[in-house]
Amino acid sequence: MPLESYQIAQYNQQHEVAHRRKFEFLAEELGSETTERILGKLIDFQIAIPSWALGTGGTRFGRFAGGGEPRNLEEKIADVGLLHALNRSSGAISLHIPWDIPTDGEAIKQLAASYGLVFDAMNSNTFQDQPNQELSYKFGSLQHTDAAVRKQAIDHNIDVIRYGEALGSKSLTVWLSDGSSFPGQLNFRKAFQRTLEGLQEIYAALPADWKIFVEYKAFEPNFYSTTVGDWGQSFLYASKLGPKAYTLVDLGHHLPNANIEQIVSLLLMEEKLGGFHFNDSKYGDDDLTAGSIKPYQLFLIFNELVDGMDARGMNHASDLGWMIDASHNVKDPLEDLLQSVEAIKLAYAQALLVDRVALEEARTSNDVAAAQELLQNAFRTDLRPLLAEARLRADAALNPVGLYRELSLRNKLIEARGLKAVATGL
Ligand code: RM4
Ligand code: MN
Ligand code: MN
Repeated sequence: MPLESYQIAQYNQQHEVAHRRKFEFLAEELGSETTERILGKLIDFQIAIPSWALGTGGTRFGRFAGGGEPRNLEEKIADVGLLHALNRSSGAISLHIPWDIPTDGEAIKQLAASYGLVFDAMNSNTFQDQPNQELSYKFGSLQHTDAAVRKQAIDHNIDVIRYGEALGSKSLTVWLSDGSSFPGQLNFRKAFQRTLEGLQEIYAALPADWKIFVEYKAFEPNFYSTTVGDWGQSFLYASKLGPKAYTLVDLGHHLPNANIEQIVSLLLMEEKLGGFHFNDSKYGDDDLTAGSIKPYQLFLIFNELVDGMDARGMNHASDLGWMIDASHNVKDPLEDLLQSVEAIKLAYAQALLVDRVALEEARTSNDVAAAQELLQNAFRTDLRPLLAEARLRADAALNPVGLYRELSLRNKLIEARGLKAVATGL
């Protein structure tokens, strides 16, 4: 690990006086009960890092690598370990198979544990053909007209579950690129039925304490129809599959201007929200840093999450799967991920600040202006000193990106791995 705990302590000491000033001012404003309540929740809240987003991402036009990328799963785990040491909020990693096959599950699990990491949802991949693969997914996987292709895709998902079991993971995320690119290409009902049957076989292979997340996406790589295209379709599959099946919401997978907070609210009401892929976008599946384009939307989503989870007495930290799904074309992937985690936790903290009793009163009396004030007051309160205080108490860095830069950690990674090291993934 290119970062030692004494370096974090030293850095925090240098910045503590400035931090205290800001934190104490805020704590006085909020009152000690609210301050401590939010701090406790922030310390517990962990967001899983995707193993496929530790290297530089690309578009179909090109890829501009930054150097020092993790060359194998062990190095990816080391990178997530580094993030977690810096912020104590990234204590889990989510693996994509076959990009990251854990050949020795026990050893990989132990390595992760040495960094304080656990394994979040496992991700299958039937959207690409692999070099040694017998049949092609060009025309879909679980929806395919050929039963042999469907079986190959089902078997792959079951393999992914087995890898996950060895690592202590408890969930499988299935994202299918299945769909069609031209009108007339696909029989929608038959494609749905075949996909459902495939998912049912995968569901039957789930261990008793596992969940399956059905992730939807409006378009791309198919551009006319998608077989799990929106939350309604995902909800339909999840409902037909049974109690271990849930919908997964990836923020970039909607048509423009979709009201994601309303989707989240209703899925929670129906006990069918399973997890999240955080990112931000201006157009489609842009996979940009969480909170970088629409921070108010992120806050409104968390506002519904907190409200809906509390209505069901759920544990914020453990009852849903919290993951980032992003791609970094122009930024250092590790800095980008630190920024995403910060933005997610900030939105969460702001949602925890909303006065829910007053909000319900405003709604009941149709006081629209008051309802807006309540939400925007929370959103416009600068809670960053609270996040910093949570990190300080958890032995993380007061400013993770600041320390990462001060210690030139990217250069250390380049020295160790080389400038041309390339990670598997997006
Ligand atoms: C998809 C989707 C999946 C992710 C792949 C790499 O667009 O978001 O969750 O695993 O990309
Ligand atoms: Mn996703
Ligand atoms: Mn995506």
